[in-house]
Amino acid sequence: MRNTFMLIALSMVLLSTACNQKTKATEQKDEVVKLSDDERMAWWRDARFGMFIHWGPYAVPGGERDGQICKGGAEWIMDKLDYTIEDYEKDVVGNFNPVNFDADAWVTMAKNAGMKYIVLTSKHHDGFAMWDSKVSDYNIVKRTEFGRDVVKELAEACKKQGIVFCLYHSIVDWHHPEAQAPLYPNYNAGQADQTVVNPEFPKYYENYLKPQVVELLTNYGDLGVVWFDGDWIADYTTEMGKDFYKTIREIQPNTIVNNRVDKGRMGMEGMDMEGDFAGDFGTPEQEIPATGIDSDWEACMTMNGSWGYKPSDTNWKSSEELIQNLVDIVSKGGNFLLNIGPDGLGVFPQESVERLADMGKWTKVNGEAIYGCQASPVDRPEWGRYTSKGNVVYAHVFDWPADGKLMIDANLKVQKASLVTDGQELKLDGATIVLPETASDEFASVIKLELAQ
Ligand code: FHN
Repeated sequence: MRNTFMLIALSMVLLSTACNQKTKATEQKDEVVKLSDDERMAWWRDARFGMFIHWGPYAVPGGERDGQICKGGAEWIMDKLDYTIEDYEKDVVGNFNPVNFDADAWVTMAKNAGMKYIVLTSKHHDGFAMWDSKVSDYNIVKRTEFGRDVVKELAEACKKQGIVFCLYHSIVDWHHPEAQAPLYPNYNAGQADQTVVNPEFPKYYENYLKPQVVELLTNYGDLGVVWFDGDWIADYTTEMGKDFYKTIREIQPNTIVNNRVDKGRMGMEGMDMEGDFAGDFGTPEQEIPATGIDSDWEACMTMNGSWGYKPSDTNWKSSEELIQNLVDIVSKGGNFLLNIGPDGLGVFPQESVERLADMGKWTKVNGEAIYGCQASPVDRPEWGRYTSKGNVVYAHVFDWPADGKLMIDANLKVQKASLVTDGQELKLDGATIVLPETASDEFASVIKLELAQ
């Protein structure tokens, strides 16, 4: 127990160090506390649950143009429904006026859901900057009637509410002239032919992509994570990736960078292939690895099928599925980054709000079995999953046994079993736990197993 308290206390210190590093760096340049890799990753490993926010001008058409619905993610509408840059600027960016955007309300919703960090798209593949960039006026402050710096407002709201603020940033850019492959007509998004390389791209990297990220690292306080995407295009090289990683850590030594900063990622599975690649964690996308992985990783996932707002996509995952995904991921040693696609006015879809509320109710009661937890020490049981923390293993029961008997792994030497919901102690009979008649939670009932020392 004492160890658990010490661990929590150390995490709090590390989190506050992570939050304060920039302030210290600004005020006393030489005094940034450079954390070891384990210390730097500690808050993120403890957090386990974060909110992804895909938001930009593409939220206005919501995946639909002249009655045509774009396939896949609505944030790809520029590419999928063949907007010219001029048309996109006029019809999409020109109509982006999210007057109902309320950073505090967004952060409160994340916090109440039990999420510990937020990753906002500072720029997606459409190239539009969601902050007041000095590098280019293709941004929300200069190009919209709205005229507010969304990155700044969210960064401040996160700081106020104790949520770690992070940014997603796209390497792919369908708007910048030097980021287009001249031989590839449909922007550089698919780049099916990886031999077609754009000779102008290094200029875009040096004079645009990197300076914009430097701007974000310099003017918006501490970033918990810099989350890159678009690593797959042939124009972007491993040399650029390593240079980018180094540049970022020079400015904010304690920030965390995902593996899409380099070129090691193996597709949607998200982990790196063998080799020397920059990046601090793997990024499975829309999938959860079959078994635990003994390195840092975070699965990102949508609630329906689209990252950006897409009202025509009604294929929503249930709250039960999302809660069980969170448990499944933590039982395998990963983090869950769950996406929201706010609409063109800056409002979260009602379906997302409802699911966040359900997740909040669950994490409020069962959070001890998620935050600061590690992968299961034993094989996955048929009835659910295990997570672990120190001398405790948590049994997350998805399928409540009809006969009231829960068979646990014989390798677990359990001394005491109790329901997390109300602390009620449960009778142990060898490797069987005698359960009450009804499940203690409709989505996943958690039983705390205290092991013999
Ligand atoms: O193309 C993007 C997609 O729009 C979305 O941003 C996801 C989130 O991980 N990543 C990309 C594809 O890997």
